[in-house]
Amino acid sequence: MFSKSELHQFHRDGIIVARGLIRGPELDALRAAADRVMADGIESQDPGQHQYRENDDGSMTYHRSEWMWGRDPIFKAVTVNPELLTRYGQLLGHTFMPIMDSFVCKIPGGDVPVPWHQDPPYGEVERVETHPIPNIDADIYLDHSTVENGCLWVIPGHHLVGHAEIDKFSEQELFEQHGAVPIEMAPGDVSFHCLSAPHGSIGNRTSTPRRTFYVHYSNEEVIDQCYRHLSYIQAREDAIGFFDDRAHSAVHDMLETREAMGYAGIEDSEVRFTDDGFEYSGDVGTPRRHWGTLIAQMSADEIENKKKLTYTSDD
Ligand SMILES: O=C(O)CCC(=O)C(=O)O
Repeated sequence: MFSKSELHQFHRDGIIVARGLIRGPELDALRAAADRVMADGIESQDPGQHQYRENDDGSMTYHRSEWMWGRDPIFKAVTVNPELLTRYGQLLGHTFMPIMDSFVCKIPGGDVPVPWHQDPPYGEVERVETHPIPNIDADIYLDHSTVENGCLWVIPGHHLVGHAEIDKFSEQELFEQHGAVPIEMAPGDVSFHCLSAPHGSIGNRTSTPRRTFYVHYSNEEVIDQCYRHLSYIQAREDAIGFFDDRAHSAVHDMLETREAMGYAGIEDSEVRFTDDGFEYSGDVGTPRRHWGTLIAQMSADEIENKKKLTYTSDD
């Protein structure tokens, strides 16, 4: 469980880390499945199945896969891990469903960076305000993720101002001059990052992999008002549904998969699966539409300077 002060830190900074959330046989199974997906990505060289960077010599470097829920049951089981859902529900303050899953796989020596960005829809210049309901990715780490092997870097405190002008700066400037911090992680640690938080990472030039299983859970209103115009979201919804009967069946399948694999379910947790999705029912949570409240407390100067990445605590 997050404490009240940890929730405060998350909503202030736009990122928080929960250490050792995925453990034991569950973590072992997740890492073994990640090994299989990575081996297939490297060996198959199939752009229909995985994502590659095309190199100058025509070779392709594997760096990412989507649709992990269909690749191995453990990805479904982990998505409904009760501790993960509890933490997520505490941060959100609203009901939520799993929407997207991705696997960022920085293979040894692959050296594929992730340029600085805000996740969709906040890369769009027109997205001038952050939605009042929190919007968060859960990042489940499978390996040690360090400054050396390309850990995630985040510029804290900039997730409540909508689109930020990060494209006005070079990658080096963003790493060095705007308060960016490295988020170093260990296997089984989970970070929760706001989709609107500016973040990026360098490539992996070391001899060990750096892999992350990303799950974007979301509240329905956020999907309706921020995502419906995006073609990759429409494709996902066509395939699996988001809040309809199909999506509910998919979540029941995840819960049953988890039980069949012998891992603890949500029965003894403070998370319930309701008609509107997962809901955290404990005492230490986030008030409804909390980001709307926080945004209303910011001065126009603070918002403007954060958008331009020129904010100092005097603003
Ligand atoms: O894992 C990383 O280094 C960054 C991944 C990311 O930000 C993304 O996939 O949007």
